[in-house]
Amino acid sequence: MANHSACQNDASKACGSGQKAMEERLEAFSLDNKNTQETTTTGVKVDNRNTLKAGCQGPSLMQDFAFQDKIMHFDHERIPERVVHARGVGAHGYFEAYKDWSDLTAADFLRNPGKKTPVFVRFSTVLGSRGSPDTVRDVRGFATRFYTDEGLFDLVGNVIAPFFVHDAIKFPDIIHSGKPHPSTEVPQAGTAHDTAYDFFGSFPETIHTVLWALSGRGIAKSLRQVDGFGVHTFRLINEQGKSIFVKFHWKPLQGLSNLLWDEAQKIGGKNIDFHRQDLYTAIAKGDYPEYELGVQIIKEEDANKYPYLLDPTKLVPESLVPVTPLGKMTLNRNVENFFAETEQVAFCVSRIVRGIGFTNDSLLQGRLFSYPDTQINRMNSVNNMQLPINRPINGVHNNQRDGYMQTNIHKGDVSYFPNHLGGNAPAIAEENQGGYIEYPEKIEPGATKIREQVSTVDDHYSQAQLYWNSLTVYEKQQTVDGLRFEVGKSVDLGVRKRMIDVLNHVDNGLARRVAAGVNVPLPDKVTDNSGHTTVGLSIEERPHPPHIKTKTVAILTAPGTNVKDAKAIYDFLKKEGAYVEYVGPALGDQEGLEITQTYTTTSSVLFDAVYVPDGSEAIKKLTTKQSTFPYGEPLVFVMDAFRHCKPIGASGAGVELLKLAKVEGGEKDGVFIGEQSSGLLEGFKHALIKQRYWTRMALDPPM
Ligand code: HDE
Repeated sequence: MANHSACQNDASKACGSGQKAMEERLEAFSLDNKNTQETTTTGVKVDNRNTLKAGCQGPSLMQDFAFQDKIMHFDHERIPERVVHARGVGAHGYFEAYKDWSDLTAADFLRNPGKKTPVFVRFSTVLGSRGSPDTVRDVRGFATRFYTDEGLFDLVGNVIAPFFVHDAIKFPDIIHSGKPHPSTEVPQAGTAHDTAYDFFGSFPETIHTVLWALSGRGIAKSLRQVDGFGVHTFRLINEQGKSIFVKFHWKPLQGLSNLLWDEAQKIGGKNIDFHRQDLYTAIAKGDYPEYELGVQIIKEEDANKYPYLLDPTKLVPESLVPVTPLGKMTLNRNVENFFAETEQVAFCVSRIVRGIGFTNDSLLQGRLFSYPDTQINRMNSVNNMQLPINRPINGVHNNQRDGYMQTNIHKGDVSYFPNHLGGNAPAIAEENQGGYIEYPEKIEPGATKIREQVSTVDDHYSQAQLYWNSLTVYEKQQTVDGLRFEVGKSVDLGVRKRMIDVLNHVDNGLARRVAAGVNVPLPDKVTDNSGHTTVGLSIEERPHPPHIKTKTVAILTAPGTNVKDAKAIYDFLKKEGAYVEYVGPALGDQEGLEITQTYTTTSSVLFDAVYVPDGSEAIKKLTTKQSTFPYGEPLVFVMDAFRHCKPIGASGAGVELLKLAKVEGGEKDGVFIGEQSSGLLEGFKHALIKQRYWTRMALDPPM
């Protein structure tokens, strides 16, 4: 039986702190059926293989408590999915500060280098429902909970730096426009439809974020390779009460990457759990993803240099304010139970710890209300914070009582303050006694209550230009292709025209390129592009780590493959930390090679690179149309890898397959050809580090 008592109320007393304590606490709630007998929820042992009936074929009896117990629980197994961010994946880990940041903040988890603060992270897509594919084009959530010794800090961010709208009151509008049409519930999990572009085209403050989502940022390749952003400006407050403004950033130490749209769509069909599996696999194999937490620091006295500081549709360019790394998060443990942990975790922007504070960003202010509110809808109780995944690690003491599913048994008759009967416990925590520090921010003198937006929001286009200008030519092409797809899915000509008009205010070239693909007249120039650029926005320009750990490689084989040649490349890549698989016509042993994927179970979109070893008999089988490969699957495998700019290699007779798949180019184009695989090892490794050979991508002719 699980021991629920140890950490129920005062976890700090019972369990200490740190990741081990967090694990022990969750473990205390875990249940294992090993070596037990079936019971009802009341603990009565039962045989519930058959319902209780009056005779074998007779009517079922109302008194069958075992049946009722089982079915009733089943009937209630689902809770409402999140209204946004329903699809997600979670992992546990820890955070460690690089040094003592007491000069910036009073937050304990940032002041103790070497101290491991447990974290739980949930990545999510926004629009799709719980069972939607991972690789849809969407903004992705990057929500992190720090279980600090001073309470929970939830940094509920996104993988995209700005947000579509600046005022929380517009959130239902933008989400309704992006969700499936209410009439048909079509399309699922994406913005490629009329209502979304009707909203974007009618509300141009969205355009900056739309461009991020339509670039590679909207189709992450791996959740281990995404940036995270707090989006809003927050405050840090130190023990002396001094405050600075900060923007939070997560930067993955695995580098950045994105899918191509064609690839993303194909993966959506081949493996809808692509991102989940990628994260689970890396953690299970001990290749722990790491993300650096950093802040852009803006001194209070410098705030007026950035008039858009509290406008979340804008970012603070890193060329003006670089990111200061504060510490590192490592994700090192998969969840034990998806529902109990990933589904029931209740992130709230309002969960904040001393040393961190909010600002007057009206999007942030609105979120402070929305999250606790929606959690009560999902979990049906204000006591959702008593769930194991939601409990703070340092214990909870207050006079809150009762409510649905109360699991604490509070002692005594005193549930008010002040009280003499209970010795005035729990005592008030003043700011200088570890209490939360309220920053005494000055209010604008003479301010009046008003429903109006601040003027910086009116500038919809300069940061959209900054983003567009900071992309490489290949990233621009991907964005144009994305827009042609999405705007092209809008049936209404007016919607398409308004969207082209918005794009034209960003950049005439961009608008004309998209217009040409969606049957809208090419617009004349209405505005000059400032030409400004900044750093840190391009995915392509972000350096890659100098190793190939976790890179996935398919080795294409058939009976007759030169085993020595295949093993040489397989063993080398595996030793370097890549995840390598032999693909063959059938699973299992094939002349000494262990085939783990077939040409039916997998496809090149699920790999980072493809290699075809020597073996003329095998190549004949792979390239001849026959009952095993009626649609030329091995050739399509290689053609797709070529189209998606991935490294391709072949040795000996394997080169013939590349020729038939019309793979052209040499090493500078990511195509590695030789007599034996052993001569290509280092080159292929470096190609995998580089990831993509964008020069293979077809660019628009000048227009
Ligand atoms: Fe959220 N958002 N949001 N959001 N959001 C939710 O809370 C909301 C916004 C983000 O993995 C909901 O528990 C409003 C920005 C993430 O569990 C809900 C506004 C950012 C997650 C909600 C925003 C986010 C959510 C739905 C406009 C990036 C998933 C379920 C003011 C900084 C957390 C839930 C998880 C989830 C409301 C805008 C990120 C309805 C009203 C900006 C990562 O409360």
